[in-house]
Amino acid sequence: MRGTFITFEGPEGGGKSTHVQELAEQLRAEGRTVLVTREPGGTRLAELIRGLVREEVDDPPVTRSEVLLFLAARAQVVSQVIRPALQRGEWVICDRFADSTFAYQGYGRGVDVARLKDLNDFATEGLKPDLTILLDVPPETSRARLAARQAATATAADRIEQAGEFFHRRLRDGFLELAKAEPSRFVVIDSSGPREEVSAQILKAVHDR
Ligand code: T5A
Repeated sequence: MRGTFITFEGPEGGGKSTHVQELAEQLRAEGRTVLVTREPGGTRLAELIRGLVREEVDDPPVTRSEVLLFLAARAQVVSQVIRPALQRGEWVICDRFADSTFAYQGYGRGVDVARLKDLNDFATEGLKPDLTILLDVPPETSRARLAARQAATATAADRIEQAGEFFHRRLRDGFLELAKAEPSRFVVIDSSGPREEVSAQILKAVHDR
């Protein structure tokens, strides 16, 4: 594959969506062709799954179903959007990818991470990011940002955002552990600072790699 695949990961409110857009604009300004997508989502079916997994309902998916729903969404976006763009030689930036499954369903919900990696390989046919930017924020910052956004947009927390503090601490530790295990793929950036500073660090990390 000729393109470059970059993923953004981290706890909620870390600024992934904000910085995905900023990096895409910066790379486009350098003359590169950039495709931005997100997970779960990016195709019609995957966006439907996104609605299902985030919805607050009386009968939420059991953990195994939750895993399979995220993987089904991933299989769709990989085969219909990400691989074709990489084959065309484009840059692909994805807001969350497989590491979210390992952190949320693995470290967060307690599913065996090695098993999740096998299942993920099936869904992605082994596709791995060239670079993963982990935007790390402490749970307090994450909560404060989400609360401010919810107040500003009159929206409520989704089903996964409502999981307790212990869950969010475990998944943040999980992300950091994943990064430590693969230092050549991950760059960890403290995202609690001012937006412009975080953005500059991300662009530098991309250029350095
Ligand atoms: N999930 C996903 C799984 O459980 N398993 C999986 O396999 C996958 C793929 C997805 C949910 O699904 C779960 C994880 C999630 O719970 P989502 O909406 O994509 O749902 O959730 P998030 O990715 O967490 O999206 P958020 O919008 O909540 O967080 P972001 O994208 O990290 O943050 P962003 O950019 O929207 O910023 C949040 C707020 O902070 C401000 C922004 O303006 C915004 O208001 N902000 C800053 N404020 C101050 N300083 C900065 N440096 C700032 N950067 C951003």
